[in-house]
Amino acid sequence: MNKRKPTKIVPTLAVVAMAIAVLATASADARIVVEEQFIYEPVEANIDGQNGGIGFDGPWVSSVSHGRIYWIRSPGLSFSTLPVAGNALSRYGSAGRAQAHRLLSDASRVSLTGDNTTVWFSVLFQAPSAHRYAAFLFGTYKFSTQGSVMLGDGDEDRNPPYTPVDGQGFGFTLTGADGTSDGGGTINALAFNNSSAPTVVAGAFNPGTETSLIVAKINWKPDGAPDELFLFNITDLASEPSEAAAIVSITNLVFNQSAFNTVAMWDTNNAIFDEIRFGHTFADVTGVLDPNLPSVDAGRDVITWSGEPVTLDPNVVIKQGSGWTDLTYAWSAEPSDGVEFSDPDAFAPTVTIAKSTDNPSVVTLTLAVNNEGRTEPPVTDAMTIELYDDSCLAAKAVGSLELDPTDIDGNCNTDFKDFALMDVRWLDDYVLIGPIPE
Ligand SMILES: [Ca+2]
Ligand SMILES: [Ca+2]
Ligand SMILES: [Ca+2]
Repeated sequence: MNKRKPTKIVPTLAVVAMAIAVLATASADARIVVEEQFIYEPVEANIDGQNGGIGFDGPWVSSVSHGRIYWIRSPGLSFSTLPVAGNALSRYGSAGRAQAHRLLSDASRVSLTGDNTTVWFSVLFQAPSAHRYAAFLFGTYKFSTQGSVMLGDGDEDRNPPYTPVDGQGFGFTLTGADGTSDGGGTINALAFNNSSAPTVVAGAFNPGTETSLIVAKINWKPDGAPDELFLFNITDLASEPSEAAAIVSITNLVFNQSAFNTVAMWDTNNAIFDEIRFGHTFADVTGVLDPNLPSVDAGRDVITWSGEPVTLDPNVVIKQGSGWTDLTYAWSAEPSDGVEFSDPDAFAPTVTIAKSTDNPSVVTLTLAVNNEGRTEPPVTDAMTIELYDDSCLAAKAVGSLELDPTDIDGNCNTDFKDFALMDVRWLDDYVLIGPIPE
């Protein structure tokens, strides 16, 4: 049998196994439950169908009035050292009334609505026009397109006063307390309390046409006790505001917040919304790192093939003095069909994945790290496994391997089958034997 030249790299199974790791991609901040930075293009296109961000279930859906769409606005808003990216959401022109909304994932809804928990959201906001009405809501339903009340599908052409469809929600608006007046420009607290008519409480802060970081703190009280909404105009990212520093609050309404699954906006004009974040602490929604959190790296992305076990290789570093002593681990997969962990609660389990029909199929594995008994969301990081049908296809996908020209049938091995193929053509002569007209 012929000897191979030593410089050639033959893609045997062992070599493929050694070549499977590629650089891991950066993952989003794990402590944020919901994040929308509007990393969308093209600029000035309708927002409908855009489906990025974290913690949502489904894309943006908006309405059009007098040809005025909710669109992708560039540049995005920025404020101090708040992490920003991409563009923003606004509306072309000022005619009519329109709404935009997006549904939260069920996991986000559950994470953000527990009794006896505190949740926060933050929004970069700017109302560049003289007439300012816009509204932002975390609740059970989108806005009507005719006013800052929640109406069911098919009710969008009604004028005030509105026929109610029961809804609940907390948020803010520049609309006046009667729900229809030209807003005075202050950031007002907004609530829907099983009624169509909004509860609007006038606030003390008028942002004018400047960009503001509006932050809300919501205390979900035990069932039957009034829940609490506090709104803040944040000027210092480094210090969590006290409830007494709120620009406006609503603390006398009882909600069943468990159905809050919608982030909704409404406008007659062209206010700008950007960098929407929901989380469990002020630091989470303002991008200020909690120095106590461990660093979590799920490991490098991997290329492999169907059914081949992969031993995961995460890295978790505890900060000294942080009080994190009894770590818990939880691995999850998306999609999860065909994924088998040796132990999903182990630090570094082995995972075996039966590939789907996608080519390649990519499975995202997320490692969630928490401390025993800690109630805040875990610190998470994700890595991906890219799967091919077999080790040969995986070897070709790695791309760094020089495929051997003697592997005539391209199955990643040179053997007698290749020799047989060559033998069929042995001493064949392909030279021209005379001129050929073109
Ligand atoms: Ca942005
Ligand atoms: Ca409640
Ligand atoms: Ca071969």
